[in-house]
Amino acid sequence: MKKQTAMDADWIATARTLSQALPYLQRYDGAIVVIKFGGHAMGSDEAMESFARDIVLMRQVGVNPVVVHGGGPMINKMLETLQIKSDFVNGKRVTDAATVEVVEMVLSGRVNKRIVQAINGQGGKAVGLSGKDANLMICDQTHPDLGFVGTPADIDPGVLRTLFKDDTIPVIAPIGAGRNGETFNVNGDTAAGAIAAALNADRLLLLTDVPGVKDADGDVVTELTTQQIRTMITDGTIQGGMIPKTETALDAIENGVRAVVILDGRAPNACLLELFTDHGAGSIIRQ
Ligand code: X2W
Repeated sequence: MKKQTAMDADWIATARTLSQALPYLQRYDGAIVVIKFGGHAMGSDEAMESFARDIVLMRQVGVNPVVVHGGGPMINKMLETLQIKSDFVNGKRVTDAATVEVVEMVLSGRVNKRIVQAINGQGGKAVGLSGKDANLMICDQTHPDLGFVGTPADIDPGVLRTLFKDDTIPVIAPIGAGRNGETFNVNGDTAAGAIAAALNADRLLLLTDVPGVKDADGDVVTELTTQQIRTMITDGTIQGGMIPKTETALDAIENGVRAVVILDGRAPNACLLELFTDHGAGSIIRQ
């Protein structure tokens, strides 16, 4: 025999939450959602597990999630161990021949497989790729001063569509192939934006370690147009690390992504809150 308890109220609330999610589940059925999972957002094992669970849930309810990851802090650590000095110029790592080898090993190896394993551990089916696989992301050199840093030039998303049909979640390391056999290091946000644009994605979620785009008073703005973002960059309201993120958002929207959301990936169930509730999360940017 089992008696009713005060906990029952929690379960009733859970059922209500699920019921309220119905219109969102219907809206996102079959949608393509690209999620950039940055190195700072994947800090702890718990954060990784919670992220993986959200991704598997998305797939379960009919979304086609595509994960594009970073791993800057993990690259820094390995370069330090190997005593290779590393500098950033405008948010991009100056990447010489020795550095690009380490970047590829860390991103395509350890970081990529950790995410793949975490998703599979939650009952999903993930496959790890880099931009080199199936010609997914061909790059040109960004600038000679940056060495092997690439700008995505030619994206072939065919392999991703094949994976969607097989109920498989692609997990992509931001490494690009050059046209002459080079390996290019691509900023994770840039790679995610380019892949989202090539897929005409319904959403690009940029998971970071800040709650969103802030106005002059320091308050997070939940909805913004591309024009408002441009003004905030020009008048200096948007600064520092938020500049490349918002520029990625503008580029992605100009090239066919319906909306971009900048949100705190460390917040519990950040992706679900954004996609499946009235509340949303972070800052959503639209045309
Ligand atoms: C980045 C790639 C990793 C990345 C780097 O070398 O750190 C360039 O700077 P997060 O964690 O998203 O910052 N590439 C060219 O973007 O990682």
